[in-house]
Amino acid sequence: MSLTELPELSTLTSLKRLDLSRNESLFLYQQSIHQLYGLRCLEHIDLSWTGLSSVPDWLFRLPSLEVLYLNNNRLKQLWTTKPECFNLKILDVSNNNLASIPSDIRHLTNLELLNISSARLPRLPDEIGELLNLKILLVSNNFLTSAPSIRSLMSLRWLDFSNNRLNGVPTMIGNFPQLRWLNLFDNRLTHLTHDFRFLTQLETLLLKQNEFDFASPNPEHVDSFCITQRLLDSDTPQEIVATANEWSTGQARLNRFKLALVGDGAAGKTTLRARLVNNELEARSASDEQPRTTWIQQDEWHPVGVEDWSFDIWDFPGQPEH
Ligand SMILES: Nc1nc2c(ncn2[C@@H]2O[C@H](COP(=O)(O)OP(=O)(O)OP(=O)(O)O)[C@@H](O)[C@H]2O)c(=O)[nH]1
Ligand SMILES: [Mg+2]
Repeated sequence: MSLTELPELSTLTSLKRLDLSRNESLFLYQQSIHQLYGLRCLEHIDLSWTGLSSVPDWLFRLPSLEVLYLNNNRLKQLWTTKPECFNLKILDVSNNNLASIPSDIRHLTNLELLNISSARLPRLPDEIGELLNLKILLVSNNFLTSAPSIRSLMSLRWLDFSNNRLNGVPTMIGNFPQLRWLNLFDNRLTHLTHDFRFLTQLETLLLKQNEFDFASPNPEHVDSFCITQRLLDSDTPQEIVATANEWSTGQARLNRFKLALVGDGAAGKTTLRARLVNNELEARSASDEQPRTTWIQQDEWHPVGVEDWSFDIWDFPGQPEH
């Protein structure tokens, strides 16, 4: 069936469930859905795929409304005054042209599922973090460079940040011990955080298409670590959680070290570096003109016979004037 105009519904004042989805031309020309105004008992409304480009505010004040699907339309904004559908549990506004998500979304405190995927949004309001009953938060396919502050959402079970531009994992990710499904696919992550160790219930963890630096798996950030290519390919969240645990307790097997050569001038630091890196063993007499080190010289040393190990050598100047 493909409706092009609304049937007469205004007499159905006790109607609880209304599904007008997939009538793609329904609101293309006639945007007004004012006829539905009298249906005060609606609990479940599906207006997805109907060509809708605006929603009247009264819809967000229906006292019994629990489920509202507005996805795959042409909406540019949601409500203009404070939403008061306090019983709303499911809100899907994905695949629209929304300019932003209003911060007063925080009033919808009973929301359990919020889908804001594919909205081309560069940021989300931190007030999403006040929706303490959220179990499912889907914000994939946006332009997010950072996650909103969601650290208080202890009930989260599904979290989808895939296809965004996140530079770091959401802060305090370890606060979601119930999390079963975490999708961070296709972002700009360079490392993970130790608090992954608390995600013991994870069944699915998607991390591919990020910017992990496997060549130098020891990020500068405290409480961070890089997973290996093998772990990434394994798609086993338990292993990654276990690795996070090893890192946090200092049990992770390190294979990259920093070696700082410090001491008095002419003590032999640069000579030692040359010996290690280039295997130079030439004896020099004290009268040889050996250039003094005037600024930190860095080198990499890969000891023979110890596979995978490498040392970053920092050769410091020892002369007092430097
Ligand atoms: N006899 C002897 N001479 C050494 C030894 N190690 C280094 N030297 C000599 O000591 C001089 C200074 O050595 P460097 O390695 O340049 O000293 P450095 O600690 O790097 O000095 P700065 O760069 O000025 O801080 C050079 O002429 C070396 O050849 C050693 O084990 N025995
Ligand atoms: Mg030197």
